Parts: sequence; structure tokens; C-alpha cells
Amino acid sequence: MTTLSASELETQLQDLEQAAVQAIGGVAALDELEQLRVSYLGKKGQLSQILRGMGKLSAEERPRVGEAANKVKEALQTSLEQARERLETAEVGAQLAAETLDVTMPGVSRPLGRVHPLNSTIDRVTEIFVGLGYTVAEGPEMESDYYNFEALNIPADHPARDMQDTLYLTDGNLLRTHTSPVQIRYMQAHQPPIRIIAPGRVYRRDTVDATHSAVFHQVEILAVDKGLTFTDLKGTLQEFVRQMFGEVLPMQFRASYFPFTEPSAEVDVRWQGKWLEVLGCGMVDPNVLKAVGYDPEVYTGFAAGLGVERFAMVLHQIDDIRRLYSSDLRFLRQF
Ligand code: 2NM
Repeated sequence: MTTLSASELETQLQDLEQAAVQAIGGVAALDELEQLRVSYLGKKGQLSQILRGMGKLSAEERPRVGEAANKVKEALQTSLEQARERLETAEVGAQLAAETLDVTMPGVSRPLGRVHPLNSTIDRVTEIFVGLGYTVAEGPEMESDYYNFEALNIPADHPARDMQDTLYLTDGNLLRTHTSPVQIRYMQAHQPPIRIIAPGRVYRRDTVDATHSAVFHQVEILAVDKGLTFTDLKGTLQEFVRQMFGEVLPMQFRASYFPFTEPSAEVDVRWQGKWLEVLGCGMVDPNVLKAVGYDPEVYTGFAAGLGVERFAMVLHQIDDIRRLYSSDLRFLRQF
């Protein structure tokens, strides 16, 4: 390494300061700035290299050059600090500009979903009976002949078993025609007292028209206990109608027939000047109790069933059952 004089070193220091201040002033990014700092002030940087040449100076010259070197170092540090502040301010400014929210822009609208009128009807019926101490029970939609008919005291020659009315599957099973098989399964698995409500989808081999659908919904209720009478059934249904229609309404129980109840009745409610048939009911036939292993000498039960579509149509003045399955949003948005 060539030996430099004090004045040569001082010139190098001046040149370094000038070049460095200019380079630092032109830097556009923080990582570039750091590279410059290392190249000028780092351990192996340009300033250190110049200082290494001081070792050969005389005792009078060394403090003078040392002082000049310190001034250059301070000048570079100041310049680096200013550049850092300038770049950081610019970076924050750019970030703020990029993240600016225009609060006057229209929002992204999210279409609101709603509960289908069939489900809201099922929910209302369910809530009323849950309030009376009933438990919701569910079961399969594909059923065997035994659960859908046999256990329900529906004899082999009953018209309900006809191919005309029931959708049979090729494996000998069928699509349940009512939710009563749910009640049979529940009774097999539980001992009285029981109070259950079985809502669900049921299937009939019907031609679709304004009042018939091959797939529809039922809610059935069932109570079995010691000493239950037809009067308990009437009181329960009166309370149900009061809550469902919001007022006490005249009701009439018309004698009827179901294979699974004896006696059986159809229930009409006087509403808006008309008698509306709203449900079927009766005392559970002793043969049904026997089929699930309950002793009909000890236990009695009452049951009732209602068609959800019919109820929804009456409550909302819907004139055609097919509207309930049309998925027409103009229709569904009304509820
Ligand atoms: C109805 C009418 C009358 C009924 C009977 C039963 C069971 F499983 F206990 F035997 N469940 N539901 C019943 C009784 C259903 O619907 C119009």
C-alpha cells in the first residue's frame, strides 16, 4: 500500500464526503440507503480504508487528519439520518395514499335470506308444542311396510297401501306417507310417559294440482301416559289453536275414521267467517300400543296430525300449493 501524505488524506476525505453526500441525497429506497451506509461507514467501508492510512502520519499531523475524518463521519451520519427520515415519511405517505378509503363509494349489498313459509309454519307449530312439554322426534323418509302401515293398524287390504297412493321402492321399501312411523320408532325405544312432535316431509303418489303435491309436510303429535282421555286431547288442541291463530276460536270435532286412532275426529276452526278443517286426531288405537309393547290396559294415548302446506296456505292466503315449491323469489320475498 502506498503511503499518503496528510494533505492527500485530507483531499480523499473531502472527496469521500462530497461523493457520499451526493449519493445519499439521491437514494430512493431504505435498503439502498443501508447499502450506502455500509459502503461508507461500515467496518470495511471507504472511511475506514482512508483512516488506515493515518498510521504512518507524524504525531502533529494525526490529530488534524483525525479531526477532519470525524467531521466527515458526522456529516455522513447526519446526511444518512436525514435521508432515512425523508424515505420513511415518503413510505408512510405512499402507504396512506394506497390505503385511502372513499367512504362515499356505494357498499357491497348482501342479499338477505329469509325463512321459507313452510319452515316458519313448522317452526311455529313446533314452538307451541315444545312450550307444552313436547320433544321433537325425527326419523327416516324411506320406511318399511311395517313402520309405515303394519304397526299403525293399517290392514293389508286398506286403500292407503295401494300402489295408487304410496310410492314404493324397488327393494320393497317405500317413501313414508306420514310421519307416524317416527312415533312408532320412538315408542319402541322409550317407555311412557311420552310427549313428542314429529315434523317432516312425506310422500304420496298424487297428481299435482292446486291443492295436492307428491311431496308435502306434516306435523304429528303424540302423547302416551296413564289416564289420558279425549278431554286432554281437546284441551291440548284448543291451546294449540289459540296460540296458532292468536285468539280463542270456536272449534268443532267431527267424528271421523283413521286406522290408528279410535275414536277419531277431524277438527274444524271458525276463522274469518268460515269453518276451516285444520287437523285430524284421535285416541291411539290399542292395537298400535300393543305393536310397540305398551299395555293398553295401563296406558292410553292421543295423537293428531296436520298438513303444513294447508296451514301455511290458510294463514297466508296462498291459493295454489305449487307456489310453495316454485322458488319464485317474488313470491318468497312476501313472507
Ligand atoms: C293423524 C290423525 C290421527 C297419528 C297417530 C299416530 C301414532 F303413531 F301414534 F299412531 N301418530 N299420528 C295421527 C292420528 C295422525 O293425522 C291426520
